[in-house]
Amino acid sequence: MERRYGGQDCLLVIDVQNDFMPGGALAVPHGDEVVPVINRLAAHFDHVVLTQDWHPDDHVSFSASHAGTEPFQTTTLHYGEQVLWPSHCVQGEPGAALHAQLEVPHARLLLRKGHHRAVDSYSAFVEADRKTRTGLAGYLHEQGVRRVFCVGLATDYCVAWSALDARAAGFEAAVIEDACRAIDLQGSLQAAWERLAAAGVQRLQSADLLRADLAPA
Ligand code: VGL
Ligand code: ZN
Repeated sequence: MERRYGGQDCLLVIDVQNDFMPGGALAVPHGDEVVPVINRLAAHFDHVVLTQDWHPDDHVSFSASHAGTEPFQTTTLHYGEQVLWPSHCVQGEPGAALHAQLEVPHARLLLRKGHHRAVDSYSAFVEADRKTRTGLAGYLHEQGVRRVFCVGLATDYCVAWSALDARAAGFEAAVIEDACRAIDLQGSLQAAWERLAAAGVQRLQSADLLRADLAPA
């Protein structure tokens, strides 16, 4: 029997963009494997929101913006620790485009994040300064959403931070593990799962979502 997730539920599809795919500027291993899983899930949700990592070309999170640094090293910025990434998801570039096979025509909102030059934003809700809000919590609350199901890339960065901030904003939250793939820098994936569990974020598989007991009454 087909399950439908209605008005109180939102599927939050995070950063399914070319630069995070194999061969991309910040490739997530097996990142492309999430696309068919997300397409299948999205067909069961009335309310789908997409995010797009969307940086200016001189963004503070890029190693290229800091002389003498290498990608994947950590530095301290005015708001705290920041991993320096290869330049990725530059506004308007092909690498920033959503994966061509992502098929969610009924998505209602496309939220762009990381557009402030001096602040990164892994989370779809609050930027890395932990102060600047994107407006997504207000939007979802106003729409009557109560549960946020997070999928996409990368499990241990943008997906995890978004799920944690969804909880902090008062939503029930879940990460759908097989609809995500991780970067996994120095134990970051294990650390993310521990933080998610401690915050009360559910860890689910896509098959779980098609079971009756998770569907809305
Ligand atoms: C991401 C690193 C830098 C992500 C975005 O989507 O997880 N990771 N920018
Ligand atoms: Zn980024």
